[in-house]
Amino acid sequence: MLIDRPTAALASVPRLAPAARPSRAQLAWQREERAMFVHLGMNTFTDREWGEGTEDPALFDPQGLDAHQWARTAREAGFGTIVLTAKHHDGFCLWPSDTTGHTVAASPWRGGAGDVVREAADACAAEGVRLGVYCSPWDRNAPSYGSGRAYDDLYLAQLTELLTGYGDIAEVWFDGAVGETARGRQAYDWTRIFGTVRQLQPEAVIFSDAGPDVRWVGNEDGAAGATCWSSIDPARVPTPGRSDPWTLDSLRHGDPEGSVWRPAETDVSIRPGWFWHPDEQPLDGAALLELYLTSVGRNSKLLLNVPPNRDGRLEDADLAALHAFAALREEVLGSDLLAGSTIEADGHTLTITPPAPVRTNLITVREDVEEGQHIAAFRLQVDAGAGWQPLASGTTIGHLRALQIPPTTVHRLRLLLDLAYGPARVTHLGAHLDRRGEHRRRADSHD
Ligand code: FUL
Repeated sequence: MLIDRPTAALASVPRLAPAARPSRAQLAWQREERAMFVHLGMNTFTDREWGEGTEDPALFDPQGLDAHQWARTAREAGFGTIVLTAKHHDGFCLWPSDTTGHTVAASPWRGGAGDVVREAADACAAEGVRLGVYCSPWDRNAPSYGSGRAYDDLYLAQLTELLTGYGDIAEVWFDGAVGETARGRQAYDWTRIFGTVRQLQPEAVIFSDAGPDVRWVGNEDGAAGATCWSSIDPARVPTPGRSDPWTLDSLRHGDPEGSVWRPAETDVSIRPGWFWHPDEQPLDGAALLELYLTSVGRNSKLLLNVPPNRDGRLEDADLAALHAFAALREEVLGSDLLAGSTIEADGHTLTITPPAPVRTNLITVREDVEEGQHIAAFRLQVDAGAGWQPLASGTTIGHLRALQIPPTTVHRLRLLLDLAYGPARVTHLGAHLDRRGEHRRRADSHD
């Protein structure tokens, strides 16, 4: 239920500096909750995950490519943005870039006159879905890769084409992978790269391990930390591409004292690979709801990859899984068993009494984060008919916290805020019944 009363915490911790706060674009990004990643490229045709950069453009021919199918599916399944791999590490450009011959223009697809980015942009616009682009800095085809400034110039020219030719871009996705070449290691000029995006698409959010707007969650398994702050200390992750455990830990959990607002994005694939492979199958709807609970339900955003096949279409099994996920999500989270309850706010405690006892195994809590994320420790207690008992406890809440609990009959429910870094404001407390059974695995583990 919606809660419009001020809530306080029992104890508060003073922050050493003012709390980091979200920008309008960051808030919109997070409230969208779900985006769809689309990995399509040369690897789709070679059955690989990372190409060499020497693939023949003649291999690229997704004859039935239907970007409207991608965008329509995204919209129907509740995904607000599609992030397309315009260029992966093999350097093959899905748009007819003037910077290289290694593009769709050299392929047989649409007689060499095609442009996947254009088709995706048009389809997204028609379906009311936003478009994001992934353009890999690591390029195994470009002869200048590894030479410094010459490659930076080429890469920025490619970005400029993508950011000026296709309308509004919602998100620009920077992969941290860096490859060695005979010429050495390319040290990406992130200052110039991020500056170019800001200049050309000021409303776009920039994703990388090091932000600046949204950060990687530190793994590709679909799970944010149970403790997940949207703020982080930028000095802990100064550049993309670091994979030491300390960096990954910072990405996963964030930092309540961190000076920048940089919420975590959880990128994970519906299939084992990022690209389509003939022998792989997608997760089902129940497993996708689990990914949602361990990402969005832990104050992160879900970026779910759904790869088109060699015909350029999402397969029926993926479509079925996405629609099942959307229906399940609606069934479990679309209504709130606590609707119509009475609510008492007393100091650091919110007590909710439903009109009649309700059976639940999933509790949702939301915190207003417009002025920063503050809540640092909370407990839930239940009166199941015989007085107050502990039910669950946790640290961060943020945009959404989903807590899977043993099936419980709630006569009254109590949320106690134990610790906060600033004024705490809980805006929602909900109870739900998740009937999936065996998929209830991970969202309540505390790591
Ligand atoms: C990684 C890449 O190396 C993978 O191929 C994939 O694109 C994934 C989303 O990011 O770093």
